[in-house]
Amino acid sequence: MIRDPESFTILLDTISRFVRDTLIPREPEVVDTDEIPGDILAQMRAMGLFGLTIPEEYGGLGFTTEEEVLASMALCYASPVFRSRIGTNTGIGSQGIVIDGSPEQKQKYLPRLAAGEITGSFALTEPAAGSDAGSLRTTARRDGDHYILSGSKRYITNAPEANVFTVMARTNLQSKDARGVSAFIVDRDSPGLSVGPYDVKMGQRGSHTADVIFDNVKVPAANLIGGQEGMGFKTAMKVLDKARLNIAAVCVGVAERLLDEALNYAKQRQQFGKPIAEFQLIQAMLADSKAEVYAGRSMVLEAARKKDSGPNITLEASCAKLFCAEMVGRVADRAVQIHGGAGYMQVSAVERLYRDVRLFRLYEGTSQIQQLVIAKHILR
Ligand code: COS
Repeated sequence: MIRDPESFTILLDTISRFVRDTLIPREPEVVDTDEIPGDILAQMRAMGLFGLTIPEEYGGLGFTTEEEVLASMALCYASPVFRSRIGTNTGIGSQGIVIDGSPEQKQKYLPRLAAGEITGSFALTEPAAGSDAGSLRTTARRDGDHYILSGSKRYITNAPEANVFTVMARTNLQSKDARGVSAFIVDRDSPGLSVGPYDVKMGQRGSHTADVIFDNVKVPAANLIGGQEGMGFKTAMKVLDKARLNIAAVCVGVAERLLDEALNYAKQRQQFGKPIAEFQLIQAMLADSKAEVYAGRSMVLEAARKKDSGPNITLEASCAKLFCAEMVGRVADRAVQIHGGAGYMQVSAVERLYRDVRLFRLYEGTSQIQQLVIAKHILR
């Protein structure tokens, strides 16, 4: 649902201009420094990008799901690491509070997350709990009006930047599955909480992940999300439903960029006396990519509109995440193929994006996890 088409079109145009005039030209700098420059972060704050999905009453733009996916597609025409920097505030690092938080928790954290004054992060994955998220081992032991958290989290996006974490931890120490898990809001400056060095990754330079270690971290009981133990896994899954659809939108945005890079190259690169775009074998690759990008875009928009009309979209979010993450991998591969040797060189955008998009088949649920979720729903 688009609430006010006229002002939304203006906003999308503003994002697209920002992408073309500011973000794309600065991509090499982000790769060289492994950081998003401070002036770009300031512009993203000023544009309200950190608060796109946070309700208006807490200072965000209160985007509907359709508005959110359209904004993500537009933003991810630039390197996906720019979106990743705001993505934990608009997605997994805030939505646990938005969906299941108490009014006090919302009031305390959401306005600053929306303004980009603080960065949120989502700590679910552990060294021994990836796809089997319900088996996590971080514990939260009740001690008076506090909980004591112990354990460690792995590959946590924006952990080095984070001021506040949504942490899934086991409150029922007898249980070994999802039912014993609760979700907590944990401030970065809590004594005993430390963040490891940046992980060295295949791609996505400029977006950071790291371990987060909890060594007897004291967290007020008031920071239990939902106010009830044992609900944390469900909160995490609800957050991931929304996040998976958004990652599908991210994949569409990057795929549109990759297709344009391939089209532009094919039109200007001459071989055998003419632009390679005139050869049918090149045209076939371009056409397959166009059809797949269009399919992904249609799928994401359809699922987003369904979500805005009320029903649960666990199934549709997994379908979109599965299709779009695999789709952008194929589009990236063809873009490199069309560029030939030039696409294998580190100076080319397609080489970098090829590595960046490999992540989408892995995080926020691997393609195989999406297949399991889809199969479970259709076999019910
Ligand atoms: N929304 C709300 N509740 C949900 C849900 C959803 N999308 N998915 C599951 N639940 C609920 C179930 O209904 C169940 O509740 P009951 O115990 O009341 O029946 C509970 O959560 C446990 O669900 P389930 O039995 O399906 O859990 P499993 O341990 O089998 O795990 C998978 C299911 C594998 C799908 C889940 O662990 C998963 O998504 N893993 C991937 C994790 C991931 O994406 N990690 C990426 C890192 S986070 S960026």
